[in-house]
Amino acid sequence: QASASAAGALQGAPLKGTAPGPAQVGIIMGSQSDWPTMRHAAQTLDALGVPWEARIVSAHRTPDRLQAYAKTAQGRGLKTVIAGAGGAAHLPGMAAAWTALPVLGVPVESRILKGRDSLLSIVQMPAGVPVGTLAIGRAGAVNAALLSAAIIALSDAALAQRLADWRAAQTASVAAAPSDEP
Ligand code: RP5
Repeated sequence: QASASAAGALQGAPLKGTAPGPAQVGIIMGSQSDWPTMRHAAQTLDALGVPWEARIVSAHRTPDRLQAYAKTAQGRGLKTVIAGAGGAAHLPGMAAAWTALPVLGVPVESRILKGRDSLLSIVQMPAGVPVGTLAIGRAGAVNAALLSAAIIALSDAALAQRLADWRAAQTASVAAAPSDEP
């Protein structure tokens, strides 16, 4: 259990998606500046009808909030945590240290090093504390949402069907040939 002081650090209402019911995916990010990337995960979960919550949780600026969030995540009904951060991106790894839930890390593109720093900060976890690391930026955020849906769909047949439909629609949307139209 989180200590009383740590639990108290988890204040304020999270942002929520359009799907009804308690959040199944927790989307956390180190800064407001990560939201333009992480909102792609949220939008993908909305498209699949997966309820999510989003909070700003920084490993460096709000460490007590991180501890409280990760320690209470499973008990609050979350099934996965998507953690996005840029630069010295310790958020996914520290979240994984505090929860047994699957943690999916999204390296956010940083201004100076273009996200290579974020990627290397997230991907090289020591054996024993896994973080599923995705691609830098939007692709990583979308795929973290799809992986979360796939994990939850293992015990949710209706979601499995929605995920299959989503993939079929994606396949159908790919043109047979390139076009000169802009
Ligand atoms: C990280 O530092 C955040 O995840 C963000 O990607 C980066 C920069 O944060 P800001 O200075 O824009 O708040 O903690």
